[in-house]
Order: sequence, then C-alpha cells, then structure tokens
Amino acid sequence: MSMLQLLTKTRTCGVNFIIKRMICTNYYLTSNAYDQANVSSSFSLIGVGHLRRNRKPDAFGFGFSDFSSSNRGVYFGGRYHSSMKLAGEQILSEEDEDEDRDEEEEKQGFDFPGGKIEYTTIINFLPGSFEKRVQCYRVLDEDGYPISSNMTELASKEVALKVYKGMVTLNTMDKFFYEAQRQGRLSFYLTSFGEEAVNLASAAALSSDDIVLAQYREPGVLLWRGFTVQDFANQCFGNKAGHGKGRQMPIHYGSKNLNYVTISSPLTTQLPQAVGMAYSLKMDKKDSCVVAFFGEGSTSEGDFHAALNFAAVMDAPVVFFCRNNGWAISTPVTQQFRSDGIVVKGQAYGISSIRVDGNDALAIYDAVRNARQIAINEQRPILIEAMTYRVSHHSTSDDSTKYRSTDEIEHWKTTHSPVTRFQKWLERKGWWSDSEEAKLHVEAKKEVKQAIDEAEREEMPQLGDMFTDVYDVLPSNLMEQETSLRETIQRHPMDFPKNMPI
Ligand SMILES: Cc1ncc(C[n+]2csc(CCOP(=O)(O)OP(=O)(O)O)c2C)c(N)n1
Ligand SMILES: [Mg+2]
Repeated sequence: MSMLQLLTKTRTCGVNFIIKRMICTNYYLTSNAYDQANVSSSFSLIGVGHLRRNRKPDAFGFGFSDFSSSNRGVYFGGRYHSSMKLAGEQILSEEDEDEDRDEEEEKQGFDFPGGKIEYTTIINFLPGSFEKRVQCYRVLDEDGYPISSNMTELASKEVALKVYKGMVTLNTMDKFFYEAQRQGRLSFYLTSFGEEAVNLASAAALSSDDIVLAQYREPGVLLWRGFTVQDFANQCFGNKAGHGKGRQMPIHYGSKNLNYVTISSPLTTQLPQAVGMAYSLKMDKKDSCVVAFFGEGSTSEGDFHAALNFAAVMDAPVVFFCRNNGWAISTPVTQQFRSDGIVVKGQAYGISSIRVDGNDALAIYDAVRNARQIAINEQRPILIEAMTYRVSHHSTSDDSTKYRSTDEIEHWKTTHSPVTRFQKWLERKGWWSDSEEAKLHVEAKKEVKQAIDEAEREEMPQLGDMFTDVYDVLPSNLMEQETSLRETIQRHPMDFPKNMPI
C-alpha cells in the first residue's frame, strides 16, 4: 500500500491513523527528537483516545512514546504535525518522496545477527494466534482405519504387538494399583488412563541408549524397557526391594540401568536437566539423544522456557515430548495459556516442532522415530506436542468430577480410546484375535495381583537407609537428624509403622 493510499484510507481513523503514520516517522528521528518525545505511553494512549473522540488531527502535536524502548519512541511534534497543517498537492509530493524512500528502505532491510530483516512501512502486529490451528499428524482414524494407504507399514508386527501388550499391562496395573490405594494398602497412586499410546508408542520408537526424563505419567516407557510389574509394585509399596528403598512417594520410579532418570515431584525440573544431559551426549559424540516428557500444565513453569531456549541455542540433541492432555489437575488448557497449545512455543524458540494425535499409536511412533533421527543426525532439539486426554482423575488425591463433566470424560474414554483404536487396527491386519485378547487380560491381571501381594509381603527398608546412598561419609547434620528421629520414635512408638525395622 502506498503512503497516499494509507493516508486516504486512514485519515479519519484515529488510532489506526496515528499508529500507521508513526512508523513512517520513526525512521527520521534523531536522538534529540527522541528525548523530546519521551512521554509515557499511558499518557500518550489517553491522549489518543481523546483525539479519537474529538477527531482533531491538528491536535497531534504531543509526543507518542512507542510500545518498546527498542523503537526509541515516536515523535509527532515535528515533521508529521507540520505536514498535517498543509493540504493538497504540496503534501502529496512530500508523501511521494516518503513513499519512494520507504520502498527503498523496505527493499534494503538491514543485517542483524541471525539474518537479514526487511523494513516495512505498514504497521503490522503479528497475530497472537491464527484462525487455523496447527494441524495434527495422524495415521489411524478413531476406528483404527489407516487414513492413507501408504502409512500402514510403519511398525513391524513384533513392535506393534509389544506396544499393544504394554498398553494392556499398563492399564491393568493402573486399575489394580488404584484399587489398592483405595483399600488403604498404598499411600498414593496416579494412573495413565487415556495416555497409553503416548507411553508405549513413544518408548517403542526410542533406542535403549536414549536417556528418558519423564514427568510422572509415563511409566509405560519404563515398562517397555523392562521394568517389571514387580519393580513398579515394590517402588509403590516403598519396600526394601524397591529401587528407592522407600525414600520417595509412590510412582517416583527410576532405573539407572534402563536410562530412566528418577521422577522429581517439582514440575519441569527435568527439562533443563534433560538439555544438560543432551549437551553432554553431544560433547561425547554419542549416537543417542535425550527424551524429556512433560504435561502441558508444566509448560507454565519458567524451567520450560529456559530449557527450550538453552536447547535451541546449544543445539542439544533432545526431544521435548509434551503430553497435552487438556488438564493440569483442575486447570483446563483454556486457563493455562492463550497460545495454540505448545507446538507454537517450540517454533518461537527456534525449535522444529510437530503436533501429533496422542491417541494414535502409529502416529506417535512415527513422529518420535523421526524426531529422534533428526535430533541425533542433525544435533538439534525437536518438540512434539501429543494431543490426548487425561481420562483418569489427576491422582488418588483428586476427584475430577468436581470440575469437569462426566460426559466429557466418557466421550474421550470411548470415542478416542488409544487402546481400542490400536487393537482394531491390529485385528484388521490379522495380527491379533479375540482369544489372544482374552488370554492377555487374564495373564496381565494375574501378574499384577501377584506383584501387589509380593510387594506387600516384602520387608520394609531399614530406618537407617533413609540417610544412605547420597554421601560417601554421612555429614554431621544428617547424623543429628538420624539420632533425633530414633529418639522421637522411642518416645512415640504408636505414631510409626510397626513393620518398620529400626
Ligand atoms: C513446581 C510445582 N508446582 C506445582 C505442583 C503441583 N502439581 C503437581 S501435578 C500438577 C499438574 C501438572 O499438569 P500437567 O503438567 O498438565 O501434567 P498432567 O498431570 O496433566 O499429566 C501440579 C500443578 C508441583 N508438583 N510442582
Ligand atoms: Mg496436563
């Protein structure tokens, strides 16, 4: 649009006019003019509102401080004000000159670290969001039919069956562990219902050398890698066979051998750690990457932003995997952020990003496999946003029917079930049958029940274990704490579990 068109179009448009014009004027500012124009933006905006009501362009003769100090303020007192007082040909020829100069500048642009930036004479605020949301990659529809015929051979039969069996085992474990908590046998539990595909299909796409830093709703990754149902039960019961020796709350799993870093309760701490680890893999020229899982709610933590920026700038081979399950305890995504989810945030930090159907195991498998290859081969970060739904309550401490409708839960549980979708696909391929399905459920139940019974029977860790495994030599403050704890137990034996070996 030429300056003449701009002027004609916006002559009576108050704020629009001012804003469009001030950009043109901005380039001719001297630092002296900037000093004169150093009026607070709030004052200026009140002034503009007043002008708009009164439609008096001649009254533009006060300073209009710009929206950011980097634009150095806009001065309306000088050049622009005087030209507005004139009319007709004289203005137009001056504006024509402006136009030529603007176009010239537009073409030239300027070099800035990171690449050339073109100038524009049109004030154009980037939209906060686009009408059309970022598309979601999927392979299978809700009924397990491939959307495109050339996408069905993504996973081998062996991988596909291991993914499906893992989903069912995870599901069964969740059902029984959840009930065990309700019966008072476990202190706490948290399920992954609705996110079975995210768990198993992502794990299947990784190599066992890849280091996983998870949030807490990704036990399926550990299951895939060989953590047994018994290992899960031992950790949840905090018995002496559990890897944490009862020092962590239930569901804070970890395994050094399986490259799965122990879960931390404080949200998002795992993301900067993941980037640091990925950078160390890069320095050691390893043929593996780091995969960091997190929920969409956790992206409101500062650590998320620090991690993404750090990874982008350091070209760290890390795959950020966000499970956007719609809820962060009782906070829906609509109250969590205004952006189009998380995928656009990756892009904002200069990270290649993709949105994927989180209830489609094949799509997840494909996306993670590709992401991993890019991260390793090109030594840079990738972000995946998997759209899914937390079908369960947040944890055993939550009742989600207090803040969301049962219809909503039911809809996702039935229409979008990742397990049913994948099962239908397997059956159509002739890789799975009803009898195998029934057998799998019977076996999974048996395995989980046995594991719970066994974990319950196992001895509790020694009290002294609470203080070991961090320092080679116990520091004096921990020695004092241990002495104090033993004295307290002796004074109040009824307040401590009877089965705790002291
Ligand atoms: C730093 C921090 N703040 C708050 C909490 C409490 N908290 C635990 S889980 C959770 C919700 C996280 O939601 P999201 O990241 O979406 O994961 P989801 O539970 O949906 O899988 C909150 C707020 C915490 N553990 N750590
Ligand atoms: Mg969430």
